[in-house]
Amino acid sequence: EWSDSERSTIASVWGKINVDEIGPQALARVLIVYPWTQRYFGAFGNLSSATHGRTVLNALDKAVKNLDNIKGTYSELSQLHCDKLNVDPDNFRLLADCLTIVVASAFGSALSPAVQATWQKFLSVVVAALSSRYF
Ligand code: HNI
Repeated sequence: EWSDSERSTIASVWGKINVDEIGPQALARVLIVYPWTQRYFGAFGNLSSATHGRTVLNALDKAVKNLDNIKGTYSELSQLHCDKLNVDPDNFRLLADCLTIVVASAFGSALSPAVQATWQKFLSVVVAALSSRYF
């Protein structure tokens, strides 16, 4: 499924991401641009969303390390977001897009069109895996 060059591109982008900065920034952007997502983060929205931004990015590490089984890797996490957290799965794509925007701003020209295409392909597989237990 993944070519060698895609594998090395994903690993290299991931290696340059500062989880503590990019995670909270990406989630903050989702909450501002799509305010209905604030409902998932309750009264302490800002606090718990910054934490969740970090949690999400830390969870991405598992996908990077299991490129050949992202769906299996996120099976339980998908079920949790569906059954317990009741997160509408459309929000996964919104977060993935905001993450790409934040990564693009942080990386500048280091995110070439080819690198960005591979990164977005990776995120679309993540989004599909997180949505997989909803049906
Ligand atoms: Ni998400 C909890 C991973 C997108 C709302 N989420 C988690 C946990 C992980 C996680 C890991 C902690 C699970 C546990 O406690 O066992 N979430 C991810 C990933 C993505 C994602 C990898 C997308 C790439 N989550 C989203 C989105 C929303 C969301 C888009 C809502 C808009 N998640 C939550 C909420 C919780 C949560 C709410 C529980 C509170 C918290 O912050 O842990």
